Amino acid sequence: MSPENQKEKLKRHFAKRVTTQARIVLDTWQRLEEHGWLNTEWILELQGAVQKLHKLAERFEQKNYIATSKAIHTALCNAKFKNGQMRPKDKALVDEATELLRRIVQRKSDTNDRTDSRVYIRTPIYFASNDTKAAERIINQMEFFGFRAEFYGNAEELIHASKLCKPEAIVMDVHFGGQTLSGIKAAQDVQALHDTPIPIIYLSEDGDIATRLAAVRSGGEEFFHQTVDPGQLIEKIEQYTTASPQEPYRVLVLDDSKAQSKFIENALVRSGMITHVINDPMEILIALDDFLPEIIILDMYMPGCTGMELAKVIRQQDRLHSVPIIYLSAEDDVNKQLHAMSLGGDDFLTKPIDPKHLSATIHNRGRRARSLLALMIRDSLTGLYNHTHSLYLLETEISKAKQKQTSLCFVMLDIDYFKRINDTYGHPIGDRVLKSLAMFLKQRLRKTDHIGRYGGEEFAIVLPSTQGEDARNLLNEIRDHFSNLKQPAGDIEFQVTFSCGIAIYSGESAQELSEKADKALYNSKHSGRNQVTIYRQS
Ligand code: GH3
Ligand code: MG
Repeated sequence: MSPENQKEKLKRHFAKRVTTQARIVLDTWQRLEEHGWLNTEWILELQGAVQKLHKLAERFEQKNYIATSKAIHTALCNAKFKNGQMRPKDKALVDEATELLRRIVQRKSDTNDRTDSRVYIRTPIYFASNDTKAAERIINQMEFFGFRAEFYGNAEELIHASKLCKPEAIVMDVHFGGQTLSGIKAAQDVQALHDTPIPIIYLSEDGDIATRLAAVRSGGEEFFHQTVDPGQLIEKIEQYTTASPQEPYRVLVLDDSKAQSKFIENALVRSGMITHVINDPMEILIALDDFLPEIIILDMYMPGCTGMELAKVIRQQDRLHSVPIIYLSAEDDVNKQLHAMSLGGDDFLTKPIDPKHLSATIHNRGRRARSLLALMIRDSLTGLYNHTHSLYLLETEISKAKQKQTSLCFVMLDIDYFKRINDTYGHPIGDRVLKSLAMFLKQRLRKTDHIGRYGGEEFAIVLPSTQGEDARNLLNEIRDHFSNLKQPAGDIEFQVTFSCGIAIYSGESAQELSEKADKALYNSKHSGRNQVTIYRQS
């Protein structure tokens, strides 16, 4: 490559880093928008992200980004708050500057790579290690899976960064900083900055009980002893990051008192949940369908009907069987409470309620409900939706597409020569490949797309609001990236490809659509594998 080309390539590479940071700013802003700008920690996080964007933009001489990040920074610094809310005129300035940033990012992704804008940006993972080279190798691998990892070489910088932007997880050398167990001390300092703990994954050359105990005591969730297999490490990170508050609980609140429901809503929103409030019990069915709550809070006594009657109505619908119902009432007669619980409720909170208690109860119920639901609808190896649930989601999306007149694609994907992988490297390595593809898909698709494991080494993807050509480009990009991924098997590495079939929805049933995708997949296999085919009527 000529020096000129080399320079061009480097420039493009760096431009991408600035754009990625700009997306992080937009994500953080969006999260605040959704929660009403009440969380000061997130506002600090936004400020940190904007400062970082400014620094990167200056370093890589991206004039548009320099000016815009400065505008957002100034607007944020000058903003004044009244009763916990940003003054409307200050908020308007922040929004205006952010909108400008969105337009720049949009323009860049239009000119670079359309599919790039679909990559789901997550909060960062911090990598604190004494071994820069090994860390970089793993960070590179993590980027393949859509994780944004940042390297830190000393405790001071790590703590400073954690203050500005709380990471989703930290991978930490037990002896980070060079002293015996100094990583554990750094982890404790970071944890002290935040109310909720950050999952820590320790790496250590020593596996003795004293080190392991010290790690567990400081909130260490995982412990990697000696050599670190990047695949295993990424799998663990994935586990901790999907269970994080990244996905806020969706809580439906029904209380006929506007003041009471507002109070509950504020308490829940402040602890990072998404709420939908109704004051009229007769609206419950519509709210259940539209909002799809994970938890329901019901007032016990309302005009027209009681919470217990409503709980029975809710429980009569199969799909709502496992959604926790929590009653809220001034009733402190334990017998009456028990009777209410026997009619389909899961918990009872007595008014006046302490916001902390409310939030803790909802968090506990939500976590448990999610893990129970996961057992029912997810495949245990990959964590993707199982066959039955994938078909259910396809049906749901078909009816939405029909109703809203939007486009929809259904994708079937099958690993090439998978039997050979099992035969050559063994079944456990085959399983690891399945998991890595599952993670890869999860990271690269939008949150609104549905990914399922259809059977052995076959996957299904539902892409709502997506045109055929866009689906093809997207899957081709994923196919290309995945085929370059190095799959470790002991001391050697190998590469894996997959074939894909896409069916574009045109009014048929879920069954017919999946048959079409299957035919297209068959064509891909027969035309030499490692390719994507769109179904066409022959
Ligand atoms: P093609 O390119 O035509 O798709 O060939 P293939 O070898 O991928 O397809 P084939 O249907 O011949 O073999 C699929 C293999 O996948 C056979 C089965 O043992 C293996 N398999 C199915 N489920 C699992 C699993 O959960 N784990 C592992 N390791 N292997 C599995
Ligand atoms: Mg196969």
